[in-house]
Amino acid sequence: MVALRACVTTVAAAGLLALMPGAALAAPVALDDGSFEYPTAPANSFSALTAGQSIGPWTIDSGSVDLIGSGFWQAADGKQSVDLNGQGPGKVSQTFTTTAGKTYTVSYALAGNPAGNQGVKTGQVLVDGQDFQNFSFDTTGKSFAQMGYVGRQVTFVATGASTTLSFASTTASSAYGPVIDNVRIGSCCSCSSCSSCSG
Ligand SMILES: [Ca+2]
Repeated sequence: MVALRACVTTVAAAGLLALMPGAALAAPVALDDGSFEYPTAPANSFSALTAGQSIGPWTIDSGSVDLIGSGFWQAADGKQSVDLNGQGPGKVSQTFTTTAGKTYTVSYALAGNPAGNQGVKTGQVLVDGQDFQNFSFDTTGKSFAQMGYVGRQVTFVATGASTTLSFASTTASSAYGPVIDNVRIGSCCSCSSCSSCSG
């Protein structure tokens, strides 16, 4: 339980820092809105977004993505999720505060757009632009009501005071890409207890 106690201490310290007047808050203390719930996309529809646009704290770096609204298809968490293919493959990124040398575990929910071209959807998790994980999801037999989300995780060691986390589709020439939701980051826990300390 040593790791858990250290984790709680870290969270308490971060909370204290946030309350200090004048504390520099150049970047979020932790990953913000990993569930893609803000802004609200049209219910039973989606927002088509292209490079340069944003989803709350996330930036679309390249290509295009769809922010899927409530009721369009099943979300893994909350009501909204992201199809990493809009008209074609896209990439979303968020930069957040880290401590150099500290190990972070990213967990996320993965599925795929089952509407057309059912089959294997592929993508990458990038940390500061480097490919840290290739992922794939087979949408065969899946539906809007049964997306079949699976949990994935990837671990990295921060190299600086901020880190950029990206999710990119590598599913070419398709409007039906990999779907992500419920991105969480734990800074010191094993993933089984991430929910106790991640933002
Ligand atoms: Ca969500």
